[in-house]
Amino acid sequence: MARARRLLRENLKLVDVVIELLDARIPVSSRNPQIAAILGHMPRLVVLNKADLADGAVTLRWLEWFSIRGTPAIAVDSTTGKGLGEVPLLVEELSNGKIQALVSRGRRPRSPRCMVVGIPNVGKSLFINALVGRRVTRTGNRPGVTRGQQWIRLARGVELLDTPGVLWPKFDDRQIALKLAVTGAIKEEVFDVEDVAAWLVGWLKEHCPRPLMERYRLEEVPAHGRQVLELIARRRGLLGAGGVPDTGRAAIHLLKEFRAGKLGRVTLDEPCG
Ligand SMILES: Nc1nc2c(ncn2[C@@H]2O[C@H](COP(=O)(O)OP(=O)(O)OP(=O)(O)O)[C@@H](O)[C@H]2O)c(=O)[nH]1
Ligand SMILES: [Mg+2]
Repeated sequence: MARARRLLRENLKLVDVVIELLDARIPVSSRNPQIAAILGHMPRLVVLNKADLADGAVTLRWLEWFSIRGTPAIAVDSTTGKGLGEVPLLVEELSNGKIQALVSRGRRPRSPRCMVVGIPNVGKSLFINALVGRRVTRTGNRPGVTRGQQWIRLARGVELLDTPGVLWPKFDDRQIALKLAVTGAIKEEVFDVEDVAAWLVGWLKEHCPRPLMERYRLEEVPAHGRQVLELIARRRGLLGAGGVPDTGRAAIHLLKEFRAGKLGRVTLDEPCG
């Protein structure tokens, strides 16, 4: 991790704008808590990725939340490329100040440069691939810091470093850790998988029980998450010796279905304040 941080610091010196990738389902929990200190005054574009899995109405509220705080933000789906078209123009606009300052000091104008940062599994690689699409032209003569790193030219002459910066999520708050586990940002083995699934069941029961009830044909959602896992195990035929419901396998099954959007479009972090 120390090496990754050092590399990130080196790469940040090469760019004008940072694209901060967040998970649209957990815009707070997927944020690196030290991001402001890491980036300093560097212009930043917030991208709420996986917007296809998040509640669209809540995503709009999140975009407004960032906008009020003076941070440009967009929502995208990197699996289809939806929303990505705006990125080069926004990077160009956000780079303008720095490039103009260089020009006013007698330097030649140059292409705006950006890089992507985000926590593990937030979709950095897919986002870069979707952004680059088939228009990839590598500007080979000016490599990044690491061997093998390249700049990729996007629309409007914007250059993107092909290697994203990996940030670390915050684990010490249990709620945040559970949200990271539910969405797949941290390995569920860090936790007891049944605890994670039971927490998700509790959250869904409170906020949007319908898809859960319909998908697993539940007449009601029992009070305890583990009872729900037992019912899911029965519905899906996940039984152990003697026909005992296998709640461990039910937990894994539920998390997989949730992550694939089978339980509806759900946002676990609400904007407030
Ligand atoms: N539904 C959906 N899935 C996405 C989206 N973006 C990424 N994914 C999925 O999320 C998972 C992680 O994507 P990656 O691009 O590998 O994430 P990453 O940030 O590069 O992950 P690391 O390299 O491990 O840090 C993959 O299964 C992707 O298919 C999105 O916008 N929508
Ligand atoms: Mg990756």
